[in-house]
This record gives sequence, structure tokens and C-alpha cells, in this order.
Amino acid sequence: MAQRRDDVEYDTKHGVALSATISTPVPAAIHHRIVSAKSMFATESVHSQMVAVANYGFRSRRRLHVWGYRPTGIGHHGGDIKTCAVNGDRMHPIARPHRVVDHIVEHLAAIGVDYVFGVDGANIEDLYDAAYFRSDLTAILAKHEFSAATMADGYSRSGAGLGVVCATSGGGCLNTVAGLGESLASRVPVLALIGQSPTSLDGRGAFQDTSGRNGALNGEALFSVVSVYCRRVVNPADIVSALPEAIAAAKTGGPAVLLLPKNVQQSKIELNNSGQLLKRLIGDPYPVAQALRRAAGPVTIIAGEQVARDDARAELEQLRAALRARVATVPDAKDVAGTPGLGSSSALGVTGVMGHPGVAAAVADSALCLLVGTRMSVTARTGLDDALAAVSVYSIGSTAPYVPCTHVYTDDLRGSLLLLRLALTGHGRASHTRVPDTLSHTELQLPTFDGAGVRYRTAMTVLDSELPGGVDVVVDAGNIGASAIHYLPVRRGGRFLVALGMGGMGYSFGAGVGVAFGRRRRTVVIAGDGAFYMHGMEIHTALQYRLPVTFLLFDNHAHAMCVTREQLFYDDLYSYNRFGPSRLGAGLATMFPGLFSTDVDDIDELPAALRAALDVDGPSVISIECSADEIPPFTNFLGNAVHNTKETPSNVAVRA
Ligand SMILES: Cc1ncc(C[n+]2csc(CCOP(=O)(O)OP(=O)(O)O)c2C)c(N)n1
Ligand SMILES: [Mg+2]
Repeated sequence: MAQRRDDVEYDTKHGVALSATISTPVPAAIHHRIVSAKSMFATESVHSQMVAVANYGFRSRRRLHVWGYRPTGIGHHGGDIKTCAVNGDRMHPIARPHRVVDHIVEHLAAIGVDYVFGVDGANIEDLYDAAYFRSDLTAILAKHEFSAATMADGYSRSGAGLGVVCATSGGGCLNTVAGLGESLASRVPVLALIGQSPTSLDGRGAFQDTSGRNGALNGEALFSVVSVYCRRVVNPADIVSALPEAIAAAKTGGPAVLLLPKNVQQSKIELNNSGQLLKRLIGDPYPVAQALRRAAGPVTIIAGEQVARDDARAELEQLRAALRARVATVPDAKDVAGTPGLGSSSALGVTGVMGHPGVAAAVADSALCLLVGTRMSVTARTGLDDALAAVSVYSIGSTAPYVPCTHVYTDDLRGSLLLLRLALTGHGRASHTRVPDTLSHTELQLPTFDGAGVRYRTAMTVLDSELPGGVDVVVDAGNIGASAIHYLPVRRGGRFLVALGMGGMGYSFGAGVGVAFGRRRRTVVIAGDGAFYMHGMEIHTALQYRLPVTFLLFDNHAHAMCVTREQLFYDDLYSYNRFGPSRLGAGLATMFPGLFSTDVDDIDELPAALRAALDVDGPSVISIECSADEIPPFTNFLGNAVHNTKETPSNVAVRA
């Protein structure tokens, strides 16, 4: 049965027993686990051996193929079943028709989707069933559909491919709405597969009816306003066109929703045609090139979220070098600029409400400001309106900015930035641009605070020195989120995600899991206690899949951003937003045996705790005691004071 293969795959689903040869050399410890699992068919420990092997594959970014079969009596479907792994696919013991759900997972796997994130239920279980029979696509079980949606969002933002979320009808589907709203506002490609009750019961009192008939909640109307594409598939054969249409629409930036009634999911379809893919429009940057050729003086680029979505980081850097321009990023695109060693010429810092004061000065001093892939929301442009009004502003991207400018439309920033750079070489080069005088790095200056707990700034200094290059960071809302955006430099080669589209608390827990699945490396989640209380149970999901995610919970026993507002804007007369005592580290350690979880009360304990947490083979949690009375670096709460910052070490992309 088994063939020798260099590329070996693994399978953790349902603890399939091992029976075969692995040709790729693996460390002795892993080999031992394989051998011992082979000799322990049908025992519980087979599963743990399998998990260890699979984790090795996951962590070493190698595909381990475990050829296996289910011995009598322990099969997922019971009975005397022999399930062989053949070319990466499982075979069902009984030949079955090709269903709509089989078509969906086949198509998704064919376009490189590795994971579907969701919560199971009667009206989506057929999709989970179809995924079970493919080893090239895995259905992940989240704890809450909001987080399943943010897993898909984070997976997509990480650059791993299209994020896919699935949910059952009724409450399950309604729970995805807030997550899809974030993806819509931040224009993140996501596909949502939403189960619905069978069409025969539409408007006839079905459990969780969202058909819109006879007074039922109208799912199509609801999802249409939180998506760039929404279609209820009622004719099974329509999935062949609806699926690629939805994927193409999502790729233009935003969630696409397919509403799939249970009977449609189960229907047999004959066709296996992927349909037509829509072409993406590469905008011609000619007007921008013309303006840049005329620009006499420094050029400042403000880079946005579309640079991350299209992964146009390299093209942006080449354009920056050709123009000798300085680059700032909007807060939710912090990781798209910053070339180690080039200092402020490659990253001025972050714009807007949590941004660096030097950006406004750079823009004001420019002959031309080029917006790349950003709409410049209020969060992104606070403090820049005057400077932008005084200079010549051009833009290139898939949506026109909110500020007056000349805009070039493009669905494909990689293509358009390349065209722009080529247009600016040789005879067409921008010969009047000038290297600007270096600006010193600046930070917002805050009122001194010496109450109890760890200071946000000091905690970020420790993170900055302990987090190695390559680590991805996902940041949540609140005072701690603002502090991380302002103070923590992006790791070299790392991603930095923050959800400012809707700014929903708890985003980082699902998104961190999605990023870890997508990038297969250490992800650090930075979240407040309030965000944890909303969606922190996804820590259990990270544990279940043994993902390398370190959750840093900043526990100030409050919704501190709201406390700050009560203090500054409502005369500090009362507080709704302070909580009682908590011990999140110890609590989670008790709740989830095997999870590394600890509390840090003093800044001196943080470096060692962090090193230990980053070293764990799987998820880890540190709860850091801080204070709700500390003012964060958020301009709405401050005056205009600034101060300078320091040098950039090698694990950091650039310091802003
Ligand atoms: C889902 C959601 N509800 C409410 C808010 C409004 N809000 C913004 S920050 C914040 C408090 C955040 O508390 P926590 O996560 O503990 O962070 P902290 O500000 O304490 O650092 C609230 C309630 C929000 N952004 N998202
Ligand atoms: Mg808090």
C-alpha cells in the first residue's frame, strides 16, 4: 500500500493509526514516536503519538505523510473499516455521490486554501464531513463564530491565502456578522460559507429560519450589507458559478457570502468545472508618474492596508528607493514599510490618532504626498489634515481616499507599483525629487504616572528587546492596543495586525490563531483583560491545535480606555468601567491543564516570563498587571508634546 515519498504528509484527524514508511529523514525522537504508534494500534496513545508527529511537521514546516488505516472497531464510522490514505485523500468506505459540499472543498483546495475556520452545527456539518475526506484542506473548530471570522480575516491578512469561515444557520450565522463587518471595513478578502435550514421549510417555521419568507429573518438582506457579494444558492448546480464569483469578489477586498441551505449542500452535482475567474484590473499609474516627474522637492509616501493585502511590500520599497522618498504607514499597515538599516527614510512611523508626530512635519515639508492603497480614515489622518491640504496629493489603490486628491484606481498594487517604478526609470525618471533632511524619530509625550502596576511603555520596551525577528504581532483594542501600535516596532520579517476597520474588542484572539495557521511561526497576541473576557476562550482553540501563539493579557481590571474617557471628559465623578480583582494567568493554568500560563506583577519578572513563554511548544499566556489610570499614547487624550527615541537593533524592521 505505502509508497516511499520524499514529501511526507501527516494526519491528526481522529487519530488514524500508523502503518507505513516515512522516507524523509526525521529526528530520532519523532521516528521513535512513529514506530511506537505503529505498535500500538487502536489505543488512545496512538492519537497522542500522531499529534506529536503532526506537531513536528507543523513546526518544522514539513509535510509528514502518515499512511494509515483504522483497525476494526475504532473507525470514525464504526465497523470493520479500512481507510487508506491515497495520494493525500481519504476514501470513504462507501462510494458516495459528489455533493455540493464536496465540490466546494475541492475547489477551495485547488486554489490553495488550507483551512476553513468555523463552528459546527446541523446546517454546516456536511461541509465538515466533506473536509474530513480531504487531507489538503482542514476544517478548524473555533469556540465562537466571531472568532472563526477573525481567524479567516487574520489568515487572509497574514498573506497565507483566502480566509474562509463557515457557520451554521441561526445564532451561528448571526455571530459571524461582527467579524465580517471588520473584514468589510478593512477590505480583507474572506469567503463566508453560511448554512441555512432546508429550502422546503422556508417560511414554514423551520428552526433557525433565515430565508426571509413569511416573517423569518432575511439572511440575504443581512449579509448583503456586510459583504461585497452575497448569494443564496438554491439551485445546486449554481454552486459551480457562484463559488468562483464569490471568490473573485472577495479578492477585490472584502467578505463574500454564500448562503447554503442544508438540502443544497447535500445535493449531488455532476459538474466539476471551476467556472470563470474575474480578471483583476491593474490600474495605469500614468498620471501619478507625470506628477512625480514634475515634483521638485521631497516625496512622502503614506502606505495603507492594500499594500499588505496585495503583498506589494517589495514593490513599495523599490518605488521608495527610486524616489528617495520617506514612507509612513497608516496604523493597520504598520508592517508594510521599514527596511532594516535605512532608518527614517524607509519608515517615518505611523500616521493618525496613535501615530508619530514626525509624520505631519514630513508631509508638510513635501513637494508631493503619494497615498498608496489607503482611504485615510479619520483614525489614519488625525493630525494630518492641514499638512495634506497644503501639498499636492496623489493616490493609487482600489478605493478613493476621503481626502481631496488625484486618484488612480487599481485592483492590483503589485502590478501598478511595478509599472509606476518602471515609468520612473531611464528617461522618465523623477529628476527633481530630493532626499529630504533626516527627521528624528518622535513619540507622543504622556503625563508622568507612578501608580501601581507595569507601565505600558516599559512593557513594550521589554517586548521590543525580547521578541526575535520573524515574530508576528496581533494587537487588540483599548489603551494597551494604542500603546502597542505607538511603541512596539514591527519585527524584521514579521506581520503586525490590528483591526481598525470596526475596532472590535476580542479580534486578536481569533486573528492570532488565523495568523499562526497561515504563517506557521510564533504569533504574539497583545490584548486587554476586557478583550479577553469577550473572546479569550480561543486560547483553548490554540491549545487544541497546539499553535505557537503567545497571548499577552494586559490586566488593568478595567475597560481602561473608557476609564480614561470618564476621567478626561466626564470629570472623573464615577466609573462604570472598573472591574473587581482577577488572576488571569493562574486561572487559565487551572482551567486548561497543560497550558503554560502565568501572572507577572512586576516589570522585572517580565523578561524571563516572556522567554519561557516564547519557548513553549504550543500556546502560552502571560497576564501582566497594569493600571487603568495610565494615559495611553492616543492624541485625543493628549497635548502635542513629543520626544525623541533611540536606535534600531537587528530583530526590528525599523523604529518609528
Ligand atoms: C466590541 C467592542 N465593544 C466596545 C468597544 C468600545 N471600547 C473600546 S476600548 C474599550 C475597553 C477595552 O478594554 P481592554 O480590552 O481591557 O483594554 P484596555 O483599554 O483596558 O487596555 C471599549 C469598551 C469596542 N471597541 N469593541
Ligand atoms: Mg483592560
